Amino acid sequence: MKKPVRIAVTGAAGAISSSLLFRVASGEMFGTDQPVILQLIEVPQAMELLRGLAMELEDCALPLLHTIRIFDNPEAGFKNAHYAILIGARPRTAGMERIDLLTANAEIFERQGKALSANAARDVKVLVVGNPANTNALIASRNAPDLSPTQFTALTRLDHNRTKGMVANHLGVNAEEVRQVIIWGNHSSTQYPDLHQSKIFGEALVGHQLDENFYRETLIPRIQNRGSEIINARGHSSAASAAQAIIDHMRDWAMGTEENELVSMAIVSDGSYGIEKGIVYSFPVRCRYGRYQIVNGLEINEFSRKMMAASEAELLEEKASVNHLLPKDTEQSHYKLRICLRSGKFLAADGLLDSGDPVLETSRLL
Ligand code: NAX
Repeated sequence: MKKPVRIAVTGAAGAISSSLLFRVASGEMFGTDQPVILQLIEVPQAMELLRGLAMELEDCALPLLHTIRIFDNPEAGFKNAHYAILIGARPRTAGMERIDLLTANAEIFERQGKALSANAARDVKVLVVGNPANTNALIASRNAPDLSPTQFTALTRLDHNRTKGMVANHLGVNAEEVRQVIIWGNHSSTQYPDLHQSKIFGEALVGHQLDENFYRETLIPRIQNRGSEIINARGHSSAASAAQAIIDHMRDWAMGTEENELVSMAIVSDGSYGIEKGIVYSFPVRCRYGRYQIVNGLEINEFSRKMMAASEAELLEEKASVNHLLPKDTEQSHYKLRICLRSGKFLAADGLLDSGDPVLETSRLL
């Protein structure tokens, strides 16, 4: 049996987490030979609710569930975490402007970034789910001077999975047959679900099995607005499908993507495809050995370029509105991304470091 890994989850008593935790503790994220320690974090007023959930987890007697600990603060909750899933966020309430939402969340993610930097394992992998996810991830990353920006990601896998599911449903095939879909940009209605690289049974999709007009006029807006469609139907945002996407994102990041497949992850832009550096933007990536790498060299047509730019513009605007909260001393590291990580380590051994560059050490001691 392997050594347990520590998984910290914020917003742990909420709807997404309640769908997620039982599956993580059953081995669906990291495999059925990987014991887990759950470090569950909530706001102080939700601790009783969280205690109830922890009792239910305990009552499942799951063989892989090594320990459950509950916390009312991120500093203690992130201690030695190998994985951090940041779900808790301030929801948008009536009368709240977008800028108020960004600012309220900025405070939460500033504190969590600092707490991760000071307390988590040096190779922690961070996934931000709470909205506005991309910009929250940027704020956390910019406030974590002792971690690499490449350790911070935001969730666009739900949009990726939605795209696959809807195309499969439209064509009457299994979702597994729809390969190489891409979500570019923000987890918002400006996201661009790109099917120009997609294949079905190994054949190109757009203009062949999928009518181009239908794709542009009907399918894209439907995917972009799927979140609202679900809220309207069930009175609450996606929970079980978000949990599935979190599992997929973390599993692929840690254990690698399938052969001949790519996935979408929102990561700090390194300037690939002309996307401005220093924002958290969703790209097509492949993962291996605990690292992700942007899939480069894909052909981008004029339509795609326009759609990608619209989402980039929105993210730049979001960033501008929280710019005063982004510490200056982490700016450089976000503009000079060197390379993907292997378990949180710069690849000194690969000779890719200039002398004097900081090297982050891995600590897997529990
Ligand atoms: P819930 O309202 O059910 O749960 C959120 C939980 O977070 C609450 O229990 C609350 O007490 C806790 N919380 C709030 N602030 C906290 C803090 N500072 N530290 C720790 N815990 C805190 O929401 P749920 O449905 O679980 O959704 C959570 C977030 O995910 C929302 O921001 C939502 O918009 C976002 N989503 C993001 C998605 C994505 O693909 N990126 C998709 C699903 C979802 O819409």
